Amino acid sequence: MTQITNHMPTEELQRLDAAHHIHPFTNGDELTAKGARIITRAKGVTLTDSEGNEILDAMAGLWCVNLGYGREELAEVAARQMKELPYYNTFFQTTHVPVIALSERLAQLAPGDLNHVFYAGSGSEANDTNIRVVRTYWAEKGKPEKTVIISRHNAYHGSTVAASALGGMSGMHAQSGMIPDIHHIDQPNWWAEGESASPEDFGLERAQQLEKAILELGEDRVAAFIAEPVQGAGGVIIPPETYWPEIQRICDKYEILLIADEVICGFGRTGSWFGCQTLGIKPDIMTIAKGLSSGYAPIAASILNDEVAAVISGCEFNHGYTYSGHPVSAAVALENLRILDEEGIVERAGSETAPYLKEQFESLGDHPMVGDVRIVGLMGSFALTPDKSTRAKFASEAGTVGFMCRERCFANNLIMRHVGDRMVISPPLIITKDEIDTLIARARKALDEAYEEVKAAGLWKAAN
Ligand code: PXG
Repeated sequence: MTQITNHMPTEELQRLDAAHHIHPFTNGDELTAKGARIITRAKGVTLTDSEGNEILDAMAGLWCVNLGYGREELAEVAARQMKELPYYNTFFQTTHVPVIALSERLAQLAPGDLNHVFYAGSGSEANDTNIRVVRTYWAEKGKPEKTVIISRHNAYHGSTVAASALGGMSGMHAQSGMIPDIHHIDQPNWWAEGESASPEDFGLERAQQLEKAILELGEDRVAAFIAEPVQGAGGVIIPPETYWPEIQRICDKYEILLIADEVICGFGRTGSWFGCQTLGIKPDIMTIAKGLSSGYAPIAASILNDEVAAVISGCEFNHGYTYSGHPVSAAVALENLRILDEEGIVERAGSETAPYLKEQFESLGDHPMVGDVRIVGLMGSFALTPDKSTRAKFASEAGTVGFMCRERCFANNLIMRHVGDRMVISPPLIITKDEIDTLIARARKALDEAYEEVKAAGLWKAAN
């Protein structure tokens, strides 16, 4: 058997990858024709690929490497934990020190009385957990008919069949179908859907769709509402300021559980520890993952408030994963939280880095192709548009121009993603001002190149 290493030629690694590895959210044939990019190492905010390119990762991996790459302390903690107790489960009335310590720390960090942690291996699993939690909660309270969970179109809550049904990505629904009793309302995306309404009125209208849905479905049927404080995978959609207070009012009025999916927003991304603090939301349940371990080990959780946990504790909760509370992941997460806190990384991200990034990122708004530059903390996005004065969409299929722009970013050693024709960033929280300057300079160059390409391809046309 040949040993496969970083030292093999790129084409050979690409050939082997194409032969045996199926990539997520990827057209396999297209990738085989092109060859996957191979990342070999990373440090801080910089990735190195197999061709020796140094790439600024303005996406923190998949919105998760909040601490930046290459922190040895996390590797050391993982090695120590693997030697001492590499695995034991938390079923059968058993526990271990890493999971005890992490749970206590999360209860301190999470706002209000969110004090009780159920672990999973991924955000998708944690949202599956939430479905069972809220339905069990209402059944235990003598209201088993309260099973409907309301979510939003263009929400992302994960990729398992249940989590993707909960989410609002139609492409995912088309490939695996839905599960019962999930209902979707519209998203608060003013730029794309607000038409002539003011952002404030539009925010209220979209929030009030929740009330309408509760009344139509029947108050006695609705169990919970789930939402990301700021939609991430949907394109970093920051809702109008009127949106969340109205959602909170409606959840309180009808006593439905509010689940904040903090998988992206958590752990400093929006400038506070949790997105619900930045946006002024009081959830009953919070989903966390990604930044919990800065992606160094897979771990996620649902954090329940005192009341929900007390009700669930009254029955045998028939739920759990082999890796619920995995000791190595828990130890790594705890060390990640220690560093984020003790080095003041979350605090600095909010008070220093975010204002500088905002100023620089917003400066891209003078580019002819850029409209609606929006940023909160260290997650931001802008629309690509052929006419910003009318918020026009391109005549080409959504994502055509976005893809061209992303490719120009990659060619300029910048990882910036596109979601349709929106470009998004979510850099590691440790990004410095100099690195922000590099990010913006590369983005501007990529935009200039994409603009020329779009015009040359005859795509500089607004949809009717
Ligand atoms: N909730 C939210 C809000 C997420 O962003 C999940 C749940 C699911 O987490 P797991 O760990 O099961 O992936 C996510 C994940 C993208 C992209 O392309 C976004 C995510 C995952 C993969 C790709 O933006 N978010």
